[in-house]
Amino acid sequence: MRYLTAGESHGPGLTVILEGCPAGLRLAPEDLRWDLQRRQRGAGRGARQKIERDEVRVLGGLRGGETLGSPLAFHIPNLDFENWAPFLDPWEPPAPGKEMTLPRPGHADLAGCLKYRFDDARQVLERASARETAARVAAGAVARRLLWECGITVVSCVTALGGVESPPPGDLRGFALLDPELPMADGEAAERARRALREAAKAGDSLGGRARVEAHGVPSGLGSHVHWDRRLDARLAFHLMSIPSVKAVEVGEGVAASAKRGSEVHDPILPREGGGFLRPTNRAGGVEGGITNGEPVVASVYFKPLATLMRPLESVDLRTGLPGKASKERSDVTAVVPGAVVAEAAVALCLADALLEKFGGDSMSDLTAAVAAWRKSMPGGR
Ligand code: EPS
Repeated sequence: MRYLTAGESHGPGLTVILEGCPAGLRLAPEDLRWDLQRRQRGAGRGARQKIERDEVRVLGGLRGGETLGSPLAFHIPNLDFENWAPFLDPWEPPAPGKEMTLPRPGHADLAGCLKYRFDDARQVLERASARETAARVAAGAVARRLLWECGITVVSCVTALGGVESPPPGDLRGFALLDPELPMADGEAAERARRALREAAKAGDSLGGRARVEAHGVPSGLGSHVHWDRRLDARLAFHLMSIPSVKAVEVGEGVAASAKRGSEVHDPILPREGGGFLRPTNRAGGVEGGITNGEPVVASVYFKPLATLMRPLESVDLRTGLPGKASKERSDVTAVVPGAVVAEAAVALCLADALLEKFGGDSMSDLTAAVAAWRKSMPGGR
């Protein structure tokens, strides 16, 4: 299962094509709407989200709420385009007034202008904007439904924001208990994080943080050790690292495990009552040797503080070469809360692809039958 997205932040809209989804997957508008609305909400979100509705127009691949097996094509109109039409017209030269010649440190502005030989960073930022993640979340919502039909659920929470830590709840599947506006399991930490957000906003600054994604019910056997690009942890890292603002990814205990001894890290293997294997801990995050072992797949993503600062850093004008303060664009204070939703989509798309790679299935009935037969064949029927 693969997907392509297109569209710029202030252009007519975002388009996503998802190819490889089996026929017979039932989809309803709320399946897409739920994730897209979650992505728009969240502490630290900026003014843009008050303009957008992020509704999906289906352009292909679906009939009567059921996939046809052909590519799914979605379009998400940018309501803000009506304010930007003169500057983002596909045919007419852009009206003056929205050039960005003082690149923002940390964004794609300077590197993108060097690469594509632009002297206006707007040519870069329109596509580099995290706005594109709306398209990825729409595709991820389909992957989530496919996984759900195979007994797999994907959930997330925020485990750090602006340096305030909040350990995940015991079982993240109760995530609905968390406040969707700031899904941190520790209420006191959430209050401190909200205070940190207010202080950062007042100071014209931005915050980063960390989100944790868990996929429960993942069958063993996804991914493989036989070749570098089949290792599932490598593929998870690729999908997650490609989210704007993500600067680090870990699977399982990841970074913390690197400072411990093996005897404190590796998950013992015990006999399970009724057959199969019991893993008293899951520090590996459900992946060993690049292959899922039947435990929950756990990944964490680290978001840098957003690059757009209302009290900007030093920059250099691309046209005059003169020093100056970096340009300012409307922005959020942090990307972590919507980022957690985007990370769920990335994990869902990665796992759906690995699931189809192993079990195939032109139709959902073939896929679910193959997954059920596999689970039944595993020791302990898991
Ligand atoms: C975003 C849309 C963008 C930004 C933000 C996320 O819209 P606009 O640029 O019109 O405000 O608000 O993107 C960034 C902060 C960034 O640095 O790319 C969205 O829809 O998620």
